[in-house]
Amino acid sequence: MYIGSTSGRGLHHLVWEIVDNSIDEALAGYCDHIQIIIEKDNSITVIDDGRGIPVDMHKKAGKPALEVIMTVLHAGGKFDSGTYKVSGGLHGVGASVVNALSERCEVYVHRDGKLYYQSYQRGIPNDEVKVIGETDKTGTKTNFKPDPEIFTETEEYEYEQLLHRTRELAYLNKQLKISIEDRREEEPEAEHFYYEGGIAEYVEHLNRKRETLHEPIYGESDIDDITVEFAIQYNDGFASNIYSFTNNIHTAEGGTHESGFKTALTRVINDYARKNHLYKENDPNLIGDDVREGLTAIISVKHPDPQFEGQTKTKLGNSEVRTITDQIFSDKFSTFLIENPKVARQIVEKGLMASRARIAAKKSA
Ligand code: 28F
Repeated sequence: MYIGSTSGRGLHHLVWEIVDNSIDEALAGYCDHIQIIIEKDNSITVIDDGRGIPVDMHKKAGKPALEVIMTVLHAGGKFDSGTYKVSGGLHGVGASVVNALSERCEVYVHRDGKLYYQSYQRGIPNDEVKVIGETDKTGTKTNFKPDPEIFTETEEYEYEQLLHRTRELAYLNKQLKISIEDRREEEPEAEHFYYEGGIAEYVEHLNRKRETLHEPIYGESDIDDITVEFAIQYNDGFASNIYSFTNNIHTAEGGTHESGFKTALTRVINDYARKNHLYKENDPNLIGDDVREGLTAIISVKHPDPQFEGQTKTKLGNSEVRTITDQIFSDKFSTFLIENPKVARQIVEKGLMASRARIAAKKSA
């Protein structure tokens, strides 16, 4: 778990550490609405309707699981219950760091018909976990105020920045409703994001100003606990926009998921074109740049133990992901081409135009 700086970036990162725990609960299938509230005092409230953080006594620690999750700084990695860090946060690992970096924090847990509560100052409990009421729902509500002695640069949250990431998380986690509300405004108005189609709607959003060749091609599959999701849509332009994510983190430097996808894209289009005699005999195969012209694509991988590499730790290194992504994408994409010969021809034609332009440019250079 890495908060990084104690600047504005670190301040905003605190929010995502807490939200990630709600996302984990959604990925586990128990939560379908997450609320993010910027309070008047620039503290943050996050609410989910998951199962609620467990409160049973943690045998080794001799304390309720809730207190352990909120106060014991984990080295990250595998948690004793065997749950892995998946969505970018481990159930509770980030929470203890956010708590330590907050001048105050309080957690309400709705679970087993009871409302549990504990509050903290700079990560230290003010009292033990208490039952403060009854409830007929389940879920967790956390409010934290970042410590101004640590976040000296700014205490102000930027709504636009939180809004952009909230929308992106809703695209990346289909059928999850995420709301955000800025109570520092005179008339606070919550914004709600919910995308039935997830990243298929994300590529349509990215192509909203363009003519497109077809409906988004979407696929999702999982192999060995690794989920690979993709959505692609060609437009009438020349730019290639490929965005890849690992556990909702934007892997800006790419990695094995992106390279597996790119290899499969080129191979499947060439195989289809050859098999359907769309190339003249001595036409050379299309290359990656040719088939990526006008392509908008999102690859989103969920991995239990991602290895991030590169300058900014945003390159996925897990080698097994390359073949898994290639396999899942090529299977679904080749089926799409066979079932949609008109669109397939358009995609091949577009690639042929790009390759002829490329070869001509090389000749005249
Ligand atoms: C507003 C922030 O932190 N939500 C969370 C859960 C639910 C479970 C959980 C969290 C215990 C030991 C991992 C409940 N029931 N929102 C949140 N919701 N953590 S954090 O469990 C932590 C586990 O290992 C949960 C059954 N299993 C898990």
